[in-house]
Amino acid sequence: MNSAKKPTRAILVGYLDSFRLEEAKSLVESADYTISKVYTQKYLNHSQYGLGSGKAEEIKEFVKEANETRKDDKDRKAKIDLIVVDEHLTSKQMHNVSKLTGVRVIDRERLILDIFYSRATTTEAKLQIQLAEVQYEMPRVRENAKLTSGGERAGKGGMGEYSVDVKFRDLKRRMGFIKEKLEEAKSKRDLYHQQRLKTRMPVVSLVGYTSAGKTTLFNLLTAENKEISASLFTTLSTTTRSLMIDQNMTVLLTDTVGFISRLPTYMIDAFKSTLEESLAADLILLLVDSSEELDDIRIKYVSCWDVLKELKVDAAKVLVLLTKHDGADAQKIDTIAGELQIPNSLAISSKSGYGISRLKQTIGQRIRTGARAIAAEHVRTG
Ligand SMILES: Nc1nc2c(ncn2[C@@H]2O[C@H](COP(=O)(O)OP(=O)(O)OP(=O)(O)O)[C@@H](O)[C@H]2O)c(=O)[nH]1
Ligand SMILES: [Mg+2]
Repeated sequence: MNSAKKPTRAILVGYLDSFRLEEAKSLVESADYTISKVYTQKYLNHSQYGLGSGKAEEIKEFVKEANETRKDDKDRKAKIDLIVVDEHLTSKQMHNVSKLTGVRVIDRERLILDIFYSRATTTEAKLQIQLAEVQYEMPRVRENAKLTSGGERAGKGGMGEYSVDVKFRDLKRRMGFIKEKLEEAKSKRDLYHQQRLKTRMPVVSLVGYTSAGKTTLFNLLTAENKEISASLFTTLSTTTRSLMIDQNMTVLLTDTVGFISRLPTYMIDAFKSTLEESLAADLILLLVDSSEELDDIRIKYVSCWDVLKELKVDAAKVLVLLTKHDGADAQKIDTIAGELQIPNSLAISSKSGYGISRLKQTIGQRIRTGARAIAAEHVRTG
């Protein structure tokens, strides 16, 4: 990505809507890009540039001023390297903005892929991102060819119909290869899963919006030291550790990748195998950051359920944890539970330890009740 030491300076073009804008800023910062300037738009679906043409011209002037008129080295540090548009753009729109401004342009999906790339540590996470990337590229191959062929030499330019087919086939082959590798990784995991089942240890998983505090809770409960940060998508792979609930019960606790709103289906698909494993748990703890504004909490909560529903999770297995209680008063916790119509939530804080022993008790109760329900079902059906 950015091999030079100089930070990548980016212009962010986001929505006027404050939730979307703040999230887009966090995403840009999580990719380690420095935001030089922010432009907002009510809509980002204009056909030529995504953003409106007036705004595009404004950005062009800003970039020109920043990149061309300052020649000395010191000022060159202010050079704009990138424009990030917080929406899905077509290749044509990206090409148009880039041609107009002379700067590389990426959209929201590419930005999320960039963050994933810079964070992925395990082979499986890397494969999942490669799969998402191939799926991102595929629909763009033909479009890209059309866009560049105008300026390229015909025939040898590699952009004719023939080479588009070659590139397409290449991506398809790559996708097959990545899927195969992912299957291998999955079957290895399945094996672990079978072994776990043999031990009959119940599995409890932590899910929630990115930065909700999953890993912080995981670390607290299992005395682990996994990376936590205010950046988005700190965790990309799954970790499982045992957790003693009481003298009669030990469970396996799983921490995994977080969710985000407006995530295209192919990206959820790419992480499906990891998520599915977590979601096959006996109990799913859905973390909600209660220290945020109510409107933001609502948007994130709804997005989490969108993903959970997409992955066909049984709602009865979900227990909502209103976390970061240290940053919210009791009244706020009641308001959140009421507004979001969450019947049995628990308020906790991984920072202060509030509600943690009650959480453990509740996990124990829920697992035991679940096991009894399954046993009763067996009696009825069998
Ligand atoms: N005040 C407060 N901050 C918390 C609490 N739990 C987590 N945090 C902070 O929230 C931020 C995100 O925490 P993480 O544990 O990395 O969140 P995550 O859900 O694992 O995030 P991803 O891995 O990015 O999906 C960090 O800055 C934590 O210090 C809490 O109970 N109280
Ligand atoms: Mg995490």
